[in-house]
Amino acid sequence: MAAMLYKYKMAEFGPDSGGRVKGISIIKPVVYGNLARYFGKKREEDGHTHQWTVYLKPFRNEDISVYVKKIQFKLHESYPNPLRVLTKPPYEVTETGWGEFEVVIKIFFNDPNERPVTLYHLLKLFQSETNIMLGNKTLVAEQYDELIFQDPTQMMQQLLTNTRQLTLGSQRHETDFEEVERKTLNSIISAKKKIRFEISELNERLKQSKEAIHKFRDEIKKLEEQDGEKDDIIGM
Ligand code: SLL
Repeated sequence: MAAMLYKYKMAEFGPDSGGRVKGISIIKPVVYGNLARYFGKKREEDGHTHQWTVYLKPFRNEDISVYVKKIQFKLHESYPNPLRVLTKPPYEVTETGWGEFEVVIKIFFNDPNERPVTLYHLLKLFQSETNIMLGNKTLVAEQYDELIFQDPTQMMQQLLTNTRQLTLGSQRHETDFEEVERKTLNSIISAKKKIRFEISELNERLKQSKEAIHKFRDEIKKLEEQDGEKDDIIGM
């Protein structure tokens, strides 16, 4: 049993593990999330209120099926066959329903040495008041993320660097991610300024407290000396 375990470990991490390319990492930006649209009323027969689509797509236009073997979308148990598997783009599931739940998105790669990546998405159906007032009919709840391949095998490196465009033109997104980046950067910069200001204020207070401590120490010392002199006079 022990020998078998050792052999297994050797196969997985040893020199035969598929020749990992050390010291390189390849980053693949992706966007995942869901769209949802309200029917306008509750459907009589099943109580469903929305149609939604949950998806994962590359941030840039490329055919990720070159390195992605399949993507599993695990839905709420209230759906028939909740484990939906897609082996080619578009990697998306469209359904109707009445409730929000967490979708588990698991990405498997063409190289079996590459561990699957699991992402979690809270399927969103219900619009915020402001969105409704703005007249946005379709809700978008998506986010940017990055798949990072650290020390990929030679096979995986080949697959990751040889992707081709899926369609003509660039990949379009519901969200203006450049704007999100700008806004995020701005809020980081202003948070940094605020923190810097708070630090300098606290440093100033610390300085004043230290000065007060020194003053009190000096006074204590002076009083102790006077006390000592008195004792000398009394002769104790
Ligand atoms: C909730 N915790 O209570 C969630 C569960 C389940 C969503 C949401 C029905 C699908 C069907 C559906 O929309 N399920 O009937 O096929 O909000």
